Amino acid sequence: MEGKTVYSAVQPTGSLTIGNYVGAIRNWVELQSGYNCFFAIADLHAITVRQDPAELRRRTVELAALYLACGIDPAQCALYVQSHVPAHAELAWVLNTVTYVGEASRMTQFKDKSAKHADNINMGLMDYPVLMAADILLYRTDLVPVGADQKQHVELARDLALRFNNRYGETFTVPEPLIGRNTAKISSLQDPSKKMSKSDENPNASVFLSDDRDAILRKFKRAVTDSDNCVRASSEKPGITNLLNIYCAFAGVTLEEAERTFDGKGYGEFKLAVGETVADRLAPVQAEQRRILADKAYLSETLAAGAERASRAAGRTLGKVFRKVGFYRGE
Ligand code: ATP
Ligand code: LTN
Repeated sequence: MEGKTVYSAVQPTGSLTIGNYVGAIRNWVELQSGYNCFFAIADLHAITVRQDPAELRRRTVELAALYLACGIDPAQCALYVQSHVPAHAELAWVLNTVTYVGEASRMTQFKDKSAKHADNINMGLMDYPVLMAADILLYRTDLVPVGADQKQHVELARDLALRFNNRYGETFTVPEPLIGRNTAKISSLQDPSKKMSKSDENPNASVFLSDDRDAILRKFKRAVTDSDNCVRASSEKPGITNLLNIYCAFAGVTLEEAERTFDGKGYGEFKLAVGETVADRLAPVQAEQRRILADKAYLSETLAAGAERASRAAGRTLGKVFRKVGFYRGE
């Protein structure tokens, strides 16, 4: 096989935040020319928490348009909707039989989401990381670019690959997570000890890719910081450190450069500069997303072509798995 394979996905479960953007999607754009890339919209994962069906459908299309607006090029990679490729669910079933209930129930995200959705602790929620392992292993993925919160799931995918290979013979590539240094965890603007999340109840905690300029400026202005008014990163100043990380990611400068730029300047001026930088970078992405969303025929053709490309690759691995586990395939 030529070159290394990269796989990643995002769930169509809400408006994406700048955390999703710099922690995940933006890195994908850089990888697509050097690797064999598969980027999915994880709708099978999304229904592990309750979703409104019409809204899920709308968000799926919006996320596809956003991937394209961010610079994902469907000529270079397979861009598709997870449920369009049945092999994901089929491989997840097989992997379930090499996953221990104990290890699945120890996953941090399962515990967090069980606490948050106590009235709906369904089997799918516990099975979430097994389906994610199926996503990754189907394409013999080498690298999985994600934010730090997904590292434990990629490690489970590695464990399942090794376990399956030991039991049935060499089948899967053992994947590695690819996690950015300063963008792995963008924090909430209201509580820098928490990650910025799509589903935070406080609308001021997250900056959404769909926010307009006024909302972006207002959220950064209200961001929680300390009171010493000196723009420097340090572990005692998580709020300012987070804003500096965001500034660097959007302005394309290093931490030292940013600290020099804001040397002797106060927090008010700094927060305004962060807001303006983020708003300036998002405006063209938002305009492009609107343009693409207006062309529904292009979107559905692109996703159909992506699903076909993914199905071909996935079918090869699934066929091998079915043979290895002993499913009768005819003579
Ligand atoms: P939810 O809040 O609904 O759990 P989420 O914001 O965590 O959603 P996901 O769909 O779970 O979003 O994640 C999509 C991708 O974005 C993953 O690769 C994840 O690691 C990354 N990511 C999510 N939040 C952040 C963040 N605050 N900083 C950096 N990367 C992030
Ligand atoms: N669980 C991931 C989304 C996801 C994913 C994947 C990421 C589903 N399948 C495979 C990487 C590889 C999340 O970001 N919450």
